[in-house]
Formats: sequence, C-alpha cells, structure tokens
Amino acid sequence: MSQDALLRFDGRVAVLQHVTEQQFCDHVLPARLPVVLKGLDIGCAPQQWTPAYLRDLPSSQATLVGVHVSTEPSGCLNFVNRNFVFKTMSLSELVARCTGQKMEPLIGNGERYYLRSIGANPRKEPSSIEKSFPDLARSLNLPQLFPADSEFSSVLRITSPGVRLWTHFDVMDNFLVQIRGTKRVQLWSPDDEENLYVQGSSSEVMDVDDPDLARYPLFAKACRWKCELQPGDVLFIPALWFHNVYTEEFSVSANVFWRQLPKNMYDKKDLYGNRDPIPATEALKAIDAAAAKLLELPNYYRQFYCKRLQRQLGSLVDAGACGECGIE
Ligand SMILES: O=C(O)CCC(=O)C(=O)O
Repeated sequence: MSQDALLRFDGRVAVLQHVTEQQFCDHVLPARLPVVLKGLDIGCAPQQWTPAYLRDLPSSQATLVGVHVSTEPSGCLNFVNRNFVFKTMSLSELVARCTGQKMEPLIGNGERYYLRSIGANPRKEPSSIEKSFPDLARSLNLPQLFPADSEFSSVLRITSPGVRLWTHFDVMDNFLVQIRGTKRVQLWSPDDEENLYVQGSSSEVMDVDDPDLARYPLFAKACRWKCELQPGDVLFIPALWFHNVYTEEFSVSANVFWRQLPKNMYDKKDLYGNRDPIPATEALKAIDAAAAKLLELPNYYRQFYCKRLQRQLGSLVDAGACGECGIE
C-alpha cells in the first residue's frame, strides 16, 4: 500500500540552524512542535565514536548493559506484545554484535539489538550518561537549551541495523541527539491520540509504514510528521508527541529529557519519563469512579449526565487548534 495514500498531510519537521537558548525558549518551546536543530555544538562524539572506538575502549569491556534482543523478522520492537527479551552484555559485545561481528546467537537466528540505557541503580534513579558512561560523556555535549535544574535524565541508545522502535510518547520534553548513523523519525501530534490505538504510552500499530488498516482503521486519519536525522542533528520532541524511530544502519544516539511542569507533578517512581503526571493520573482515576457511579443509573439518565460531563471536560480544552493536523 502506498504510504502517501494514507496521509491527509505529509508534514516535514522544520529544520533550524544554530538556534540560541534565547531563541529556543522564546520561539521553539512555546510552539510545542518538533524541530530538527542543526549546527549545535554536541562535542566530538560524532567523529570519535566509531564502532571500533566504542568496542575497544577499555571501559566498554567493563561496562555491562541490559539490551533488548529480538528475532522479529520485521525488526519492529513491540512493547505491547513484548517480542524481545533482555540480555546483559558488555558495551563492547553489544557494539560487536550490532556491527555484524560473528558471535554465538543469544536467542536465535536473525537477532537484532537495541540498548536504551537505564540508571546505575535501575530501581532508584533514571539513566545518566555521565554516571554510567563517564568516558563517553567527556566527548559529548548534550544541548543545554533549558534550565539546568530541570534536567531529568540522559540516555544512551545503540541500535543494530533494521530496528524499528514502537510508537510511544513521553511526558517530558526531549532532545534526541544523533551521533552515528542516520535515523528516520515519524511523529504524531498529541491531537492524534484517538487515532493511534494507545495502550499506556505505546501504540498498538506496529509497522507504521505498512499498517494493518483493517484492524486499525482510524490510523489512516492520523497526520504524520517526518524527519531524517544525520550525525550532529538534534531533534526536539515535545512531551506527549508520539514518535516511531527506524534505524537502517548501526546507530548511536543520546537523549536528554527535562521537566517543564513543577517537579512535584511528576510521579516520583517514574524513571523513564513516561508515566502520566500526577494531576492527570488523579483525574483519570476520578473519571473511572464517575463512570462506575453513572453505571448505577438507568440508560436514559446516564446519557443525560454523560453528555453534561463531556461538555464540562470539553470546556477545559483551549479551542486554539486549527486545521486537520491541530497545528496552532
Ligand atoms: O532513537 C530512538 O531509538 C528512540 C528515541 C526515543 O524513543 C526517544 O527519544 O524518546
């Protein structure tokens, strides 16, 4: 099926050069749209982090990482059905496996690998590149275009060719910094939540380039935005924007996530930046309780009060969005 036939609007993510912190805060951040930032100083990592450098660094041999391993032929990692297992290996071994070095399979033929780093104390703290990979952190400048005290985590991502990461959203703003290889990113605005068959923070629609429209008909209505990231590029992914990432070749990226809500609105147990903010969690619980109460009424009354409730909730939403894609 032609992908373009599915789209009402084929959005290209805007590209901006040499953005300053002031410009980012005054113009980019308030627009709540994804943007590719070029020309930022991210350090010498794009030149230095060759596969051989990453594999042979003494600390890479000593550093253990938990890796998603999958034999799914399409390469689509699926969080809803979990078509991967976690295996622990050294960073050196991961790089060797991702770059095609012949090694004993861990779970079967056709393995693909995906690292999303976690905290040094994974039950207590979010990922920090500085803490877990200090040698690498020295040659990487993560963009600091936001207040330093709002930083939440920094994440290292290493991917073998042909991996697609499931569509999901995070509740924090995020820079995805491309270091080696290219990545194709597709994004959907929060306004498309109703078309994406979301469970938790992940979409059930796996192969977004060839979706099963008989099963997921509303997906055809969703407007996708696209960009391709080259080494040195930084993608700003605003909180709640859905994203799906495809890596054609060996890829290394890093993220920095930061808070824009007051700290106490985030779930303290959230180490990944993908749990609903506390006021939203409480509101969703209250809606569940309201639904249970309305079920006590006969249908005739229930319909009347459901409509009132819908109107009350609808009046909370700013009516500023325009057009099919909800762009302000
Ligand atoms: O680049 C990737 O592999 C995934 C990026 C991602 O999910 C994120 O930045 O939140």
